[in-house]
Amino acid sequence: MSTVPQPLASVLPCPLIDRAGPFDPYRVRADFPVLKQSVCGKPLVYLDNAATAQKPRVVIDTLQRYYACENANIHRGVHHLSQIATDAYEGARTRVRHFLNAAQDREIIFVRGTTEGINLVAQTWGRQQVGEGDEILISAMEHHSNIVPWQILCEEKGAKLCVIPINDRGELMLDEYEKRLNGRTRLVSVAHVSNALGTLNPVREIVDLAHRWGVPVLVDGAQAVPHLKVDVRELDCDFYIFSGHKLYGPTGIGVLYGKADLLASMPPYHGGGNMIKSVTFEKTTYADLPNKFEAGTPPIAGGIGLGAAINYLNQVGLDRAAVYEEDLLSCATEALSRIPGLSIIGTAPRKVSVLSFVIEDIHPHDIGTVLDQEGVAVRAGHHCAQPVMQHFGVPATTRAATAFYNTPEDLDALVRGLHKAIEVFR
Ligand code: 7TS
Repeated sequence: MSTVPQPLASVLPCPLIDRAGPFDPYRVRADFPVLKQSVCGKPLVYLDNAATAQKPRVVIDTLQRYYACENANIHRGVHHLSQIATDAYEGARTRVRHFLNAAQDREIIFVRGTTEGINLVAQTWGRQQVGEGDEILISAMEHHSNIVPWQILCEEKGAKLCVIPINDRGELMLDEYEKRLNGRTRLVSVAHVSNALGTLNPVREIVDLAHRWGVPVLVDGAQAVPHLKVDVRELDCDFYIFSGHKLYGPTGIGVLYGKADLLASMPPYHGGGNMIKSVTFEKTTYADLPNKFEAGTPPIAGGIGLGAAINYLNQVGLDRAAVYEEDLLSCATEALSRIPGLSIIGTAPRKVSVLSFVIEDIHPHDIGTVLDQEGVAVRAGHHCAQPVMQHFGVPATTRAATAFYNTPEDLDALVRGLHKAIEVFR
C-alpha cells in the first residue's frame, strides 16, 4: 500500500500559493464556468488542456452576442449587420497579428485548426515546390497532423520524409538535425512544443540552421501558444500554425501565419466564393491575401471568439501566467516522481505543461478511469503521436496537461487519484 504524501497545496513554495502575488490562479479560475461543476460527486479537476482548453465567460458571451445580435455573412453585404460582422472578424485578424507579432494582417489566414493549416501548406506550397527525390524534414516527436500530410505529399511526388531523432529525455537531437539538412531538403516542419512529451524545442536555432540552406521552416504551435508568448518575427519562422480551441477560444477556428512573400507565391487551396477577383469560364483570377486562402463562408463566429480569447489572454498576462505554469509543472513533476513505480515520459529540462507518465503494471486507461471517478480529467492513449510511444517502448501514457487555471489543489487531487489507482490495481 502506498502512503499519500502531505498535500502540495500546503507545502508548495511561493509564488504558487501567493494568492496576492504576481499571478492569481484562483481569480483567473473564476472566469471559467465549466470548472465550477462536480464530476462523480467530486469537484472537477480539468487536466486535459493539451486536448482542448476550457473557455472563459467572455468568449462564451462574445459568441452568444454575435449570434444574438450581429450574425451576418461577411465581405459581401452592404447592410448594417454584415458590416458589423465583417469589422468584428477582420478586427480579430488584427488581434491575432499583434498576438503573434506578425508584420501584416494579410499574413494571418484563418483556417479550421492546426490540422487544416498544415494540410493547406502541404497541398499548396508543397505540391508546387516539392518534387521527386526532394526531402521533407520533420521530428520524431510530431503529432500525426504534422506527419501524415507530408507522407501524402511525399507519396504523390516521390519525395522522402526524413526524421530528426529524439533522445531518451525526449529532446530533439540538434546534431542529428544538422546532419539531415542538405541540398535536397525542401522544408523543415517541427512542433514548438510536443503534445506527448511537453518538450519545448529551440525553434530559433532550428530556423537559423535551416535558413543557412535556404530551407523554410513550418512551426506547429498548437501546444505552445496557450503557454508562452510567441513572436514569429523573433523566431523568423516561415509558417506558424495553431488551433483556437487550445487557446481558450472556440473549436473550428485556427490560424496559419505565413511570411507574406511565401503566401503570395502559393497557389490557392480551396476554390470558391470569397477567394477570387474575377471569374469567367475561361479564367479565374484570385483575390489578394488573406482572402485567397479563405474560400467560402469562413468560421465567422470562431474568428470573433478567438479574438475575444486573445483579448482575455492579454488581460491575464501570458508572461505572468507562464511563470506560474512553470512553477506548477515543476511541483507536479516532483510530486509525481515520488510515486512508487511511476515513470515520467519526457524529461527534457525545457518543458511546458505536459506530464506524460506510466505506472508499472497498470494500463494508462485504467489510471484514467480511476482518476475520472475522482473527478480528475486526463487523457490516456497515444496522444496522436504513435512514433513517440514507439520510441519510448510504451503503447500509451497517461497525460496530465496543466493550464494557468489549475491550482496546487488540482495537483493534490491528481496525486491522491494516482495513489488510489495503485491501491485498486496492485
Ligand atoms: N499539433 C499538435 C502539437 C497537437 O497537439 C495537436 C492536437 C494538433 C497538432 C492538431 O490540432 P487540431 O486542433 O487540428 O486537432 N493535439 C491533441 C492532443 O494532444 N490531444 O487531443 C488533441
